[in-house]
Amino acid sequence: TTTSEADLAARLPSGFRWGVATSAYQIEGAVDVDGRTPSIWDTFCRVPGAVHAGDHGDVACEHYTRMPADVALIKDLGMDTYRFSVSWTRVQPHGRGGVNPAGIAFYDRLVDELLAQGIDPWVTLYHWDLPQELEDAGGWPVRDTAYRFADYSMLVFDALSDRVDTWTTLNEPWCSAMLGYAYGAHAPGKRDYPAAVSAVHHLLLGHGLATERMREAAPRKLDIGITLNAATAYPASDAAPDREAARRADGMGARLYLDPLVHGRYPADVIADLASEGISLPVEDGDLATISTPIDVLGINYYFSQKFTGYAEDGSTVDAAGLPVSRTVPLDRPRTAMDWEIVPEGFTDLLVRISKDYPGLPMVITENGSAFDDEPDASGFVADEGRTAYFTSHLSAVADAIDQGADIRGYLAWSLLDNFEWAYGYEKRFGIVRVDYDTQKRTPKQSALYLRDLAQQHRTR
Ligand code: GBH
Repeated sequence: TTTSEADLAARLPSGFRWGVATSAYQIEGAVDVDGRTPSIWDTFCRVPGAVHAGDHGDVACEHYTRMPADVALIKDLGMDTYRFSVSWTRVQPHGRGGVNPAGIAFYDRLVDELLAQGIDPWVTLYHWDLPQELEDAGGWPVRDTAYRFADYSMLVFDALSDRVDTWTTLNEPWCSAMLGYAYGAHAPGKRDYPAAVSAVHHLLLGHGLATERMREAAPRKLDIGITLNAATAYPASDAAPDREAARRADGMGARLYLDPLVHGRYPADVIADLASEGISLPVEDGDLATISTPIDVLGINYYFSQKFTGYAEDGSTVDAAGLPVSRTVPLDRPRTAMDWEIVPEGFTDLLVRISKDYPGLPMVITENGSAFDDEPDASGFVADEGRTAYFTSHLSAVADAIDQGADIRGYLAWSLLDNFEWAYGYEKRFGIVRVDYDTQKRTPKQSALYLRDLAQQHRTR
């Protein structure tokens, strides 16, 4: 792997996009202005013990009022793309009905500001903030939510598609379904595995319905897609139980989404695993054709990979409930502040594997980044060596994947700003720009200057 900036820049193809990503609830604040109503995250943050230190997004980075300066910052960092998400309850406060003019106006201004600065806007329609009123009506486990999502998507699309070329329906449906409805770690905090599996199908259906309708209404050629979180699931050994554990992890984490999206069918092995637990996906006629409506770009969010074993500590291969054991074991790598191991080759392996199993689908890295707890100096500057090294090793991993035939069109760093890191609150900092939450002062970190230089080297190579 190469590490010098010039070498790395030279390995990435021409036209490669450079950018940064954020999401609405993590940065905007201003949760009760201009007609916005609560999303499931506003509610979840009030559940005692749900979020670190009782943190919430009421203020966050005050991006709602500081937006023009934040766009200027993106420009200063030499980024050509900004991926942001739209808050559903700003645009459609009750999760149904017509558009809220005061709510959509913010995104209208944001898009204009980006275009004025020569930055390409990339809209994510859903980054986890379901209207609370729709959760009260059953949330993603019920089919109607898919139709509500498609209707909401068209409100945003009708307002912005004259100026926005690139669209992502959902950010990481695995997180919405599993962290939200099975593991209780994210809003709405449910622990109901069958309901979570229903949520998977309805999220994918919502993606498909929205994609069909946006495609139909598109005023010109647009890039429409979805963003998945994925990783490489390595077996701890060649032993059958370890390989089986890795297969199951990959099935639930990646193929359950990629197969219906690209091939129009759910993976038979995953269906069988679920059936053995008495769980099924609520598929109706025509759903898979809708879900597999062609997309133009697949967004990949990568953070780390894991190794899986099918053996419990005592050596048994089934748990108390009679289900096969599947647990992670350390790869013995350095870790970030999230306690996530740093595994860049898992990124290469993932991208090469997707390009082989799902050919013909251009990919963009829609998120990649890391949290470290470096302290700022007196001026607010953070010399974030760990994050900078993470970017280098992971961009090298992307270049390795491209060398091996993967079609990767760009790289968006997570995240522009330190922000509300979901259940971890403000404690974990993923920003390439430091945010002082007392003063809201933004200070680019060393990693931001590194990415700026790298993008510049790449443009002029
Ligand atoms: C992204 O999610 C989000 O899109 C973004 O909003 C967030 O701020 C960013 O990451 C940083 O967290 O240990 O069982 O959860 C990434 C979520 C975390 C999902 C790692 C997969 C591994 C399996 N990913 N997780 S588990």
